[in-house]
Formats: sequence, C-alpha cells, structure tokens
Amino acid sequence: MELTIDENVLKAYGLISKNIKLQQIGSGHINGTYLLTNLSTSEKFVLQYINTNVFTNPKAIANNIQAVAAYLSKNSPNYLFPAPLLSQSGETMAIHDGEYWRLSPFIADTVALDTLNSPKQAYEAAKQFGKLSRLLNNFDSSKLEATIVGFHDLELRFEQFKAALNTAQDAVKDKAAQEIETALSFQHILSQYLEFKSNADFPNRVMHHDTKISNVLLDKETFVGVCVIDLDTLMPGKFISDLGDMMRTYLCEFSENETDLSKISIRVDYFAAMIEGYLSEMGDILTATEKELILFSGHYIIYMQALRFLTDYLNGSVYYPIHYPEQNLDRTKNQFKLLGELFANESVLQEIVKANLVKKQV
Ligand code: GN1
Ligand code: MG
Repeated sequence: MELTIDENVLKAYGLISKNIKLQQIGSGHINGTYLLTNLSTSEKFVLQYINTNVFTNPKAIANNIQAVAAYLSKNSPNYLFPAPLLSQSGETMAIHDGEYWRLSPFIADTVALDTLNSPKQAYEAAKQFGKLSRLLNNFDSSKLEATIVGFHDLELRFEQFKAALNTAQDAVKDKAAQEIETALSFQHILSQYLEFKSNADFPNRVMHHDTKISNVLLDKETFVGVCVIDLDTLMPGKFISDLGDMMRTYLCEFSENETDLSKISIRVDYFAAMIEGYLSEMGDILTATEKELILFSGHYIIYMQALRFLTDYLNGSVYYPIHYPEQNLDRTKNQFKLLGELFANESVLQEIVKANLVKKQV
C-alpha cells in the first residue's frame, strides 16, 4: 500500500518526512500500523492510523489508555505498558483532516508472532494478558469508556445477526442456510451468558478484548513474554473476553481463514499451557463464579465470532475485509467447526482446568 502521511502528522511529533522511513507492519483487520524509523537518530516508533469507521470515538481510546497508564505507573512502576507518546503540544493523538494518528514506543528485541508454534508461547502470552488483568484488579473499570459500545455483548451480537437475517437477500441466506441453522442451534450459549451477565460474582474488569498472539511481544531470543500491545479495546468487560479469545486463536494450529475444516482441531497441550499461564496471574483473583466459567469463555467468544462473521456475510461483508466473496461464510464455518471441537473435548479440557485450580490452592 502506498503511504500518504500528511507532513503535519509527522510535524506534531517533531519529525520531518524526508528523514523517516515507514514500513507497514501488523496483520489486524482494522487499523493501519507502520514501523517508523527516524533516519537521523535511528530511533524507531510505531505509527498508527485509527480507523474511525470502527472506532468512532478515538478520544475515548486515548482517555482510557492515559487513565490506565497513570494508574500503572503509580502502582506498578516497573510494568511495561506501551502507551502512545504525547505530541509536542502534549496531545495523545495527532488529528489532521479528520484523521487520527498516534505514535507509540517501539519495543526493541521483541517479536510479535502471527501463529504459535509451541505450548510455551501459549503460556507466555496468557501470562501477559493475565498479568495486565491482575495489575488492574483494583482499578475501577467504570472509570473507562466503551471504545466500541456493546463490543462483546453477545446479546447485541445475536440481535445484529437476527437483524441481518431480516434484511439479507434470499440468495445469500440460501448459501448460508446451514450456518444459520447452526447459529440458532448454539443459542444455549447466549442463554448461559445472560444467566451470568449480571451476577455480582461475575464482575466487570479492565479487559484487553483482543488477545490474539500478535498482540503480545515476546523476547526475540527466549520467547519470554515482554508486554501486550494494541490497547484500543482496553475497556470494561468480563474476564471471559480475554481468556476466550485466547482459546479461539491459540488452540487451533490454523487461523479463522483456513477453509480445510479437517485441519480445525484443538491442541490440548496448548490449552493446558495457556490455562497454567493465565492462572499463574489470575488464579488467586478470579471469583468462584468466574472459575466455573473458564471453559465457557471459549464457547462464548468462538460463538460470538462466528455470529459476527455470519452477520457480516449476510450484510454483504461491510465490516471484515475479504479476499473473495464467500470468505466471511468460510470463516463462519471455520469458527463453528472450532466450537464443535471445543465441545467434543470438553471432559479432558475440564479436567485440565480442575487440575490447575487445585494446583493453585496448594
Ligand atoms: C478484528 O483487527 P483485529 O484482527 O485486531 C476485530 C476482533 C475480531 C478479529 C477477528 C475492533 O480484530 O474483534 O476478533 O478481527 N476487532 C474489531 O479476526 O472489530
Ligand atoms: Mg486489534
């Protein structure tokens, strides 16, 4: 992609375009992320363009990150939290022609992986996300704003799916008939979510909400976790959001874009490592109700992601970028296969959860 970054955006951070080099990095669907090298000093930064079609209130993102950064620097001064840098005029973003940009520190000697290839990486990543939750356990999450309203509200996602069913063209609905039926057959996950949603023992916490492996930086030599990145959806939520998205994205060797469904299966050793890493931080903090919902977190997130892909397919693929017309339908099939695999392995996975909870107590 050709980059056209306005001079004024760079100027806001004291940079001049002829002295910088830009390379596109990251694989997210939503924002544009670039590695920026200042050629005169060799300093590196991460420059990011915020997609305001998705994040309609960039100020809320900036406020949330600043509030959490202030809390962490006071209470956990040694914790590495890569908040965006302030511009020369002290702003958290550079706003130009209605475009929002921000510059963040580049963390040297780390890697962001696109796929996991060892259980240890699952352990390290889960530990990093668990650590962020633990350090923010006493932070009042109601001080943060939702950066996307209803982002992980399964009830809303189900409503959006039903609305899409009402407006989709018959030909599109016909193609998705099997997946629509599957979506309806898993409605018990929604009922379970609604049953717990307002339970006092199921608190709101500060959640990251996008815990895929590429959002954790690992030491490039040892692969030990260094910090988490991509803080756009740092906002109030339930613990099932973070743990669930780790299950969705760490347990299968292949991503949501894999179309050969015979390849979609659960790596039990990765699950065990992930649970161990997460509970090494959150084991003493989760409530009794939360502990019961550990495996449910995977059901909840995978089901929600399948609904979101299916809804987007029915709506004509207006949200998730696609490379071919049926891609969101294929992603839906992939996620339903994954969900089925999680249920099929339920008893062995529950044993692992139980064993890790017991280990935590002794
Ligand atoms: C989007 O852009 P990326 O990959 O970080 C989406 C997530 C989905 C994910 C599925 C703001 O995340 O919720 O889980 O795609 N983010 C937003 O690949 O919608
Ligand atoms: Mg993201």
